[in-house]
Amino acid sequence: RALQDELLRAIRAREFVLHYQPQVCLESGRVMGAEALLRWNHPLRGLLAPADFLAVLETHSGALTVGNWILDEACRQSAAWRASGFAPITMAVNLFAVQVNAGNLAETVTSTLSRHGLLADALELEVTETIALDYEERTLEPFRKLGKAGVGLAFDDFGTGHAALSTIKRFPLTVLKVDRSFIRDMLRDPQDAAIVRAVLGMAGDMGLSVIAEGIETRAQEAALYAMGCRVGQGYLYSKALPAAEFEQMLKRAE
Ligand code: G
Ligand code: G
Ligand code: MN
Ligand code: NA
Repeated sequence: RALQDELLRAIRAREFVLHYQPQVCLESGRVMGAEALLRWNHPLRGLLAPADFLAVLETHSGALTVGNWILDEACRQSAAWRASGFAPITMAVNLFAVQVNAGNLAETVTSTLSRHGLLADALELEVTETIALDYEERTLEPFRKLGKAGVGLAFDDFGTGHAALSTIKRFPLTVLKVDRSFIRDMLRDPQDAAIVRAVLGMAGDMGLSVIAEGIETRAQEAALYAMGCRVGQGYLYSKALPAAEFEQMLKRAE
């Protein structure tokens, strides 16, 4: 109850902010994309990461409001960077289950893109296996529409949930994001390395791209590159940054 009231207040007081983690080309080091990650700028408790509030937020009726705000803010920022002349990068936005179940996801996404003058391929939506598990045919419809329009769809934390491999077939996916738990140990655990290799092989055969999450060392980067992985995310490149710092990073890379 207390946290619920706090959330409503925070939404009204606009205390949520987005940080952006770069998605990097393993070959050139160029920034190809940014994943928008939610932070709560709490007046008393300071900057909170999702671990501190996401579980409650997700079950809260305000999650739809926050989710739609995240989508809007990430698109606004993406358009602003494009308008400043930076090379276009993909904006990746995580979805809450309520946004998927709301019934008007395709319309919400389409109108958000056009409000900010963005083409569909500027955006990549991320869904978790847990969200995907609950999907019925009815809820696949918005993703089919958005996929046809050219919006990217990434399977987040891939390999850690309970989704059957057949789920991959049912979704109009464009990207598999290999969960960071596999990357963390892939250099010392042959089973993790085998899983990463298998995901890359399957993705390649299915025409999907792969983003490796949680890359922390050059050795991991080199091993992933040797296996055919081309895009990665992780502390080796950068943690999620406030927009102004992300922009500085883009400037330095020019
Ligand atoms: O930023 P951090 O790595 O702490 O995020 C932890 C998890 O919280 C992410 O893996 C992601 O699943 C979730 N998360 C972070 N930001 C958002 C967001 O904007 N929307 C949704 N739906 N989930 C988010
Ligand atoms: O969407 P997702 O839940 O995967 O969000 C990414 C999360 O992973 C964020 O909470 C971020 O803080 C975390 N993260 C990003 N890069 C790294 C990394 O290189 N190492 C570790 N341990 N965590 C990371
Ligand atoms: Mn994600
Ligand atoms: Na993830």
